[in-house]
Amino acid sequence: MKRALITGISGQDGSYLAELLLAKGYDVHGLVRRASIEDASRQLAKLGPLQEQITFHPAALENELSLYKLIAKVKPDECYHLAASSFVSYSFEEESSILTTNFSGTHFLLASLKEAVPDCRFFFAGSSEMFGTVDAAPQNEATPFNPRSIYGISKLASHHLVRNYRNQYGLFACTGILYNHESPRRDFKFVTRKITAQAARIKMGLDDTLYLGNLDALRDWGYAPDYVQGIWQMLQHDVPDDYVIASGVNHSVQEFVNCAFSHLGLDYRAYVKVDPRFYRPAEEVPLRGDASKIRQILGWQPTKPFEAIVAEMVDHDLSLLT
Ligand code: G4F
Repeated sequence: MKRALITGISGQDGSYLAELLLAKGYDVHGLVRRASIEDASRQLAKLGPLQEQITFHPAALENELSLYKLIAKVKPDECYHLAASSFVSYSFEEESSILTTNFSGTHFLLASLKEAVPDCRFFFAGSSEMFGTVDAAPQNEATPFNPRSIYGISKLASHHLVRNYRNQYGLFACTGILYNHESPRRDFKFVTRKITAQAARIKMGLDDTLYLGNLDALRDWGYAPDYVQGIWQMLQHDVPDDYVIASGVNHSVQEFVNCAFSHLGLDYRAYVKVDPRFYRPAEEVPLRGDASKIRQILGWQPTKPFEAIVAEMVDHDLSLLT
């Protein structure tokens, strides 16, 4: 039986990955903050009844010694590093903590694996934000990186670490360059879930306005369970490598809003207001991924189109209210 350690197991991707690995017969371990174990009914809610089948370990990504001890104790065959401070909008005060959690956390994990379990296969959740301000779309594994946020910088620096540990120390370490991926388990601060949750509230007569930032912003939105499948496939391949995972299609925030409200029989124009607090400038060239490499080499393919993802999220949020 293979043993997997997942950081960020309580999040959207972590919960889908735990589900996938348990279904494949893995012994699944999750690194979580102590507060998550103490407040399990809320903080581990995305895992539902699967919680019973998972071994949780309280540890902080910022603490190298506790990570080393955990790795040496669990001795995983595969380690999926999904945990991160993942909200791109940040304030100056948060820069140090984002860098520490995202970059040092990745470093401590890699260093611990190299010392304690060098044969463990390692996945790192990179981001399209590593490309940042780009000259051309779509982007692929050969596109130059030019991050524009501290989040993107922390992910890119970690990606270089992953490559360094692969090339210098022979670790089976891979980065998935993940574009936006959504589902009913997405956190409410991200625009898609903010839209579907509020659209459901408006439909139920519980609210009448949705405040958003830039409606013209374009994103490449895919389906989280599909991306988790790709993540798993990366660690099953013969050789470690880095892959873009993306839908390859851009939609605007306005298109997402329209799709969500239309699904509920509502005209979004009656409810949506732009609030400068949520505004981020649009990119001149949008982030749109070219996933040809993972499609060709690993046979990965997305299963759910944009409209179906939006519909699933809206239906889920409506069901929470009814
Ligand atoms: O949903 P978002 O906050 O996601 P963002 O910034 O693209 O980041 C997500 O995807 C990245 C790439 O995969 C990940 F690395 C990252 O961890 C995260 O998962 O914003 C999406 C777009 C932006 O262009 C933003 O300007 O929506 C626009 N937007 C417009 N109004 C808004 C809002 N975003 C948020 N969060 N809230 C708004 O009211």
